[in-house]
Parts: sequence; C-alpha cells; structure tokens
Amino acid sequence: MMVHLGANGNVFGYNYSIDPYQNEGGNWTPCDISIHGHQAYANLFEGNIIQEINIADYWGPAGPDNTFLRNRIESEGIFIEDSSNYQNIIGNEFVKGDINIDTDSRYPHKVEPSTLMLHGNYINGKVTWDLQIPAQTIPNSYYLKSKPLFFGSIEWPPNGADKLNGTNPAKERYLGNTVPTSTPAPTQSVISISGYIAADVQSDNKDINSDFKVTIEGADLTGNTDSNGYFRIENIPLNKSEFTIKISKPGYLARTAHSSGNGYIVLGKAENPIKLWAGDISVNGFQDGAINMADVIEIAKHFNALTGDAAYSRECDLNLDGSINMSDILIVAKKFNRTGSSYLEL
Ligand SMILES: [Ca+2]
Ligand SMILES: [Ca+2]
Repeated sequence: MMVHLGANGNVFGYNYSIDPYQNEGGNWTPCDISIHGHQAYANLFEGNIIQEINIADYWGPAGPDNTFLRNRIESEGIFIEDSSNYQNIIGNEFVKGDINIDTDSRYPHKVEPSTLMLHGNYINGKVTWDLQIPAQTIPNSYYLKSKPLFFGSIEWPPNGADKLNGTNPAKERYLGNTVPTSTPAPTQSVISISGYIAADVQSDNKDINSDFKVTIEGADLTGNTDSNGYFRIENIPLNKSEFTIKISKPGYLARTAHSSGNGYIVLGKAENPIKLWAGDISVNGFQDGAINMADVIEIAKHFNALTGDAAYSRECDLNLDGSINMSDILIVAKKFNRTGSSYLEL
C-alpha cells in the first residue's frame, strides 16, 4: 500500500500483508505500507495486519496528518524519516519493532519529535501514552461508525494495543478460512420528537390547545402540549425502525402518524399545527374512535350546565366557553360520522 504525489485523504482499512519482496538486490525487506514522500497527507491506515511501515523514504517528506490507527505491525515497526512531521500513530500493536525516527542518515532532514502524536501504542510488551493527552481510550475507528458487515462474526475492532493477537477477514481468507456471517442485531433507534398540535375548534379559551397527549407505540415516554400546542419528547429508545405516533385527548378524535428511522422528528409547525377534530367524548372512560350519536347523547346529559355546576363536564364543553349548549352539539355535527381513518395521512 503506497501513497505519494497527490494521494491524499485516502483510507486503507483491514488489509493483510506478509512476505514483502524486492528485487533490487541487497539484504533488505521493503515495507507493506509506504508514505513515499512527495507530501502525501491526511491518509488513514486502520486495522491492517502488516510487517513494516515507512513514512517517507527517498522522495522527500511526507505531508502532515497521515494517521495509523489499530494496525498490527508484526516484524519491523514504523520508520519516520526526512522531516515528515505531524504524523499520528495511535493504538497500534507492535509485535516486533518500534517507532524509529531519523534512522536514514543519507539525508540531512530531521523529524521534530514534538510534532508527532504517539499515543496508546503497544511496544515492547507495554502500552505507552502521551501524557499531554488526558483520554486513554483508543477510538474504535476514524471512519466507521460501527462494525462493517464484512466482518461477520469476527470481533471488531480486530486489532490494537487493547486487542492483541487479533485477526481480520482478509487474514482469515488468506488462511483459507470462511468468515462466518453474524446474526444481525435487532434494529435500535433513538428518536426525539416535537411539534405543534391544535384543536380544530373556534375558541377564545387559551387552554384549548393544552393537554394533547403524544405517545409512541412501544415506548413509555409521552409528551403533552402546552397552551401554545407545543410538545417535545427527547431521546426515546425504540427496538424497531418503524413506529406509530398517536395524538389523543379526551373529547377529541385520536389521530395517528407513521414514521421511521432515527433522529429528530417534527410534527406540525406553530403556523401550521396538526389539527384534531373535537367530538369523540369518553363514555365510561372510553373513547370509541368515532364522532357519532354516542357523543351527542353524552353532551345531552350535561346540556345547559355551566362552569361550577355539578353537571358541568369540561370534556363536553368542546369550545371551552364555560357552557354546554347548542354550540358544542354543532361542533360534533360538523365532523359527524368521522373516525380516526378519516384524517388525511400524516
Ligand atoms: Ca365517540
Ligand atoms: Ca361550550
């Protein structure tokens, strides 16, 4: 694996290399990974099982920010030459060899060791940390969020100063072994949800949009709207990727939305809230999911009651004007015979 000239910003991940060979004569072995001068910069070499790494040799300095994470270096170590400053060598396992700086005396250029990040490498039987860096954990990866599928049941990350003697799929295939597939883990999602909900009712009461309840099927967390109709529920863990959101309130026809995925879900905006129809009244604590005659009968039981009366029912006072009367019946009549599936899909 070699980079030079304009080869910048590449990733070389999880390769296996043994028996490096050269035919130029002399008793030397070439390296498996070479930053071959010409200022090649910001390349990442991660999780490779190899014999030797050279950072610049002959063609002038390597550029900055080449990074070597969690490689297993089996034979000769790493050589940094020719003013190749600002290299990052993190969490590697050195089976043999060391980090060697300025061993090539052919060129007068010198590496400034203080520019190198040498952190958490296992060398000569122990892990050495840069004491200027407080964190002493080795990142799993600098380009993968989680174990890639091609690892099958092989442990990931496979190598590193905290994972000695590991293997990887390339090595296993070289050895003639198959890489067993792993059973996919159940899908996990974490969602946050917020939005605005409003009653589809003309009312002067500032509480008309309060107390709509938002529930997510399969989750314990719920949210309730404030008097602006606003609600917010943060970080809901779910063990499925598709889910149903239900919006409900006593006296209102419940409405559902289907959603999927991770992240932040917004349902309705302040200027365009999700509207719920009034008129599905609880009978013996149960809303039947339809605006129908049962609701009219329930309102009739409280007809002409005013706030403070024993017969007054806040749920039946659909426009919250303090009086249960014909205006509430007309609200029921407006959406008569509607059910939850009459709503437009969200
Ligand atoms: Ca009903
Ligand atoms: Ca009323």
